[in-house]
Amino acid sequence: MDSSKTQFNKDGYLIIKNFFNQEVLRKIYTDARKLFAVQIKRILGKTVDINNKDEFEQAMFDFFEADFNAFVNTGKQTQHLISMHRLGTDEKILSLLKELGYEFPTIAVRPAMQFNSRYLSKGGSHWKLGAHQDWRTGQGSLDSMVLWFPLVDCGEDLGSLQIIPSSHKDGLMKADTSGYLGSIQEEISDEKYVQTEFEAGDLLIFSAFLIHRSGNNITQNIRWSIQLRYNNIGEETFQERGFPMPYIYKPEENLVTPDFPQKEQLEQVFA
Ligand SMILES: O=C(O)CCC(=O)C(=O)O
Repeated sequence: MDSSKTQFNKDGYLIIKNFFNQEVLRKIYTDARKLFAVQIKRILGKTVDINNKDEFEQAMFDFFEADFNAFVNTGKQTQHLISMHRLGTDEKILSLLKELGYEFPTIAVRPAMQFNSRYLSKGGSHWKLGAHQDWRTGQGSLDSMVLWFPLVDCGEDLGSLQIIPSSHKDGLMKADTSGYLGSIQEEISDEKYVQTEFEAGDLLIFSAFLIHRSGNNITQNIRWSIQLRYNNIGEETFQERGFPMPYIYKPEENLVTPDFPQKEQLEQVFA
């Protein structure tokens, strides 16, 4: 067996240094900040320099406090960035999946971007996830995989991911279904976790059964990261289970902006 596959099967993860093209990651990071800058201008009335990290991130926190709803929706827009979706179909990723045993990869769920900071949380679990296995939410192929990577250099202080090597073979743990991804109920001792560290461009790829949790971001900065998830159509039980798709994606029943648009606005758009 190929050595990276042997290693992956044994540990349940690989960290690959310098996997991504820096330019490509920079473009995604820039697009995400530009999206927020548009709404920061509208809500806070100021133009922020997205390259001035502290100033920009303080404006993110102010925006979060000033209009939570618009902030959440802007966060949702980041999940739809074309630059990020394009990366999700990159040949380099597909080759890696093939090397790790995929015959026929599919995208398990939309790519996700996270911006973790205690100052972007209303006490919920989003900014800091407890121990979990992604398989519980995805329920895809048994060899379902997650690609996790930061858009910025990221170590312990920024709350980089903590993983338990080889835990992917422990089976599906009991978990509550509350919160974003559900937390494992069983007490797990802190010593079992390995703290990951990255430079922007590095990749962590792990089995959807690997137990992991967020680290503690003790800084004043935001931890920007992306998660891409894949299933293997060639995996037998996935076929036998009829390709479960537990993610629910549906439109709002009512107009989000009441009484919008007016006929005149459309006439103006199409003039
Ligand atoms: O980035 C994080 O803090 C947690 C992400 C995570 O655990 C996941 O997406 O499964």
